[in-house]
Amino acid sequence: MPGEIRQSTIAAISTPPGHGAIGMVRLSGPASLSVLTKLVRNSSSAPLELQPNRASVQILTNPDSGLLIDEAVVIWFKGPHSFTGEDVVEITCHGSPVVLADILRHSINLGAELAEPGEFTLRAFLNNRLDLAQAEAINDLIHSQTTYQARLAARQLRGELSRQLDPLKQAIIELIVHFESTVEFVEDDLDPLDLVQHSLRLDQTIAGIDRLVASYQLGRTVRAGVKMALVGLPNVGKSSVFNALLGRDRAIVTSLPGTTRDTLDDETSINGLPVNLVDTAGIRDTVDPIEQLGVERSRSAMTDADFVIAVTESTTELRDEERSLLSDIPFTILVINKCDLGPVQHLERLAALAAGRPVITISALTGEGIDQLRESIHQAVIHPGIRFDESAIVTNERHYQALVMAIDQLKQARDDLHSGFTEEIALNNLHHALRSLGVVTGETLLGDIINQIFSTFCIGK
Ligand SMILES: Nc1nc2c(ncn2[C@@H]2O[C@H](COP(=O)(O)OP(=O)(O)O)[C@@H](O)[C@H]2O)c(=O)[nH]1
Ligand SMILES: [Mg+2]
Repeated sequence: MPGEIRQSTIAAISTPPGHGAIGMVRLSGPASLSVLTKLVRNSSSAPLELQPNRASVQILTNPDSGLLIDEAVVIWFKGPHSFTGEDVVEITCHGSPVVLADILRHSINLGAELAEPGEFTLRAFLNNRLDLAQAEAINDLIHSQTTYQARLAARQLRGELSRQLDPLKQAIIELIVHFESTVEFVEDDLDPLDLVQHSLRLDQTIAGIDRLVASYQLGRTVRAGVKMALVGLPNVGKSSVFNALLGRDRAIVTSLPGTTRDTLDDETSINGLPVNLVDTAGIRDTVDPIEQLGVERSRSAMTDADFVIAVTESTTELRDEERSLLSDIPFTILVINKCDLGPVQHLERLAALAAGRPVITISALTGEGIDQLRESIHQAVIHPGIRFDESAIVTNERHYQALVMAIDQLKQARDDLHSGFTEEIALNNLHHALRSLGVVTGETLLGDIINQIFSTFCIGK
C-alpha cells in the first residue's frame, strides 16, 4: 500500500524473465536473513555466519526435502545501510527461470511475501534512502532506450534535480521566515526597501524555476524522441543517407530515380537521442501515378516531422527544381551527398540557400562526414537556442506540472505584495509554492519550515 511500509519481508525475482547467465532473487525486510539461513544447506551444525556486505558462495537446498537447488552467491546488506534501508538479501544464482521460481517459492513458504511492483524502491523512499524524483529516475534509467536518456536519468538518480531545487526552496523558506516574523511581531513592519528586496528575490526564484520548466521541451524530446525526415530530389542519395544513419541496409538503393515509392521509417539512436528517421520518395513532377502518391506522402512526412534534413548532391548542376525545392521546404540541416565523386560544384549557392543553417558535406557511400552529420543532428535537437545544463533538464511530466504551479504561486505572491496586500496573503501563496516544489521530491516540508522559523527566533521569545 503506497505511503505505508509493510512490516513484512518482501521477495521478488529482480532479473528479467527468461534464461540468462545469472538471475537474482531479492528480499527486503526483517526476516530476510532468517529466510536465507533456512535456504542455505549447512553441512556443519554451526549456524550460518554471514558478514554484512560480503559476497559468499552458498549451497541452496529445499528446506523441506534437503534436495539441492543451486549454488549461489549471496549478499546480506544489513539495514539501515541498504538500498531500502531494511535488511536486504540478494541471492544470485544461475539464470534459470525454474531455479529462480523455486527460490522465490521457498522464500514465500519461509514467511516472505511477494513484493508489489516497485515496492523495494517505495520502501527506499519511505525510509528516506532517496527522494521521489530519484525513485522515478530509477524507473527512467531502467526503461531508457538511448545512452542520452540513460545519462539524464542517472544524473537525476544521483539527486541532481533535487540539488537544483534546494537553493530555490531555501529562497522561498527565507521569505516565509521573514514574513512569518513580521506577521508575528507587528513592530517589525515590512518597510518599502524590504519590499524591493523581496520582489527581487521572488523574481530570481521564479527565473530559476522557469529555467527548469523551459528545459522540459528538451526533456520530453529526450524521452519521446524526434521524427526526422530526409527530403530531396530523386537520386541524390536520400535512401543511402537513411541506411548510413541507421547503420544497416533498410531502404532499397538503386541508380534509378524514383526507386523509393513510399515513405519508410525506422527507429535509431543518434548520439544517444531516440530518432524516428523517415526516408521519402524524391520530390519531382511526375506522370507516374504511383510516384505521384509517393511525392504526396513525402510532403506530408515533411509536415509531420519535427526536423527535416534536405539532401542534395555535390557534383550535378544546381537545377532550378532543386533551388525552388530548397527554398520551399523548411529544412534544419542541408546535406550535400556524394562528396566522394569530387569537390562540391556550387557550395556558395547552396550555402546561400541554407541561410545560416548547417551545411554538411558527406558521402553515404564511403561514410565520410556521417559522424559530423550525427553531431549536427544532435546539436539541432538539443540546443535550439538555449543551452541547458544536463543536470537541470526536467524529463518528467509530473515534475513539470509541479514546477509550473510553483511559478504561478510565486507570481501570485509577488503580485500580492505589490498590490499592498498584507504579508499574510503573500505568505499563503509562498507556502503553496514551497509545497509545489516539495511535490517534485515528494517530501513533507511542514516540519522543515517550522524548525527554520524557530531557529530565527531569539531565545526566550
Ligand atoms: N558515389 C556515390 N554514390 C552514391 C552516394 N549515395 C548514393 N549514391 C548512389 O546514388 C544512387 C541513388 O541513391 P539512392 O540512395 O537510391 O537515392 P534516393 O533516390 O535519393 O533515395 C544510387 O546509385 C547510389 O548508389 C554517395 O555518397 N556516393
Ligand atoms: Mg530513395
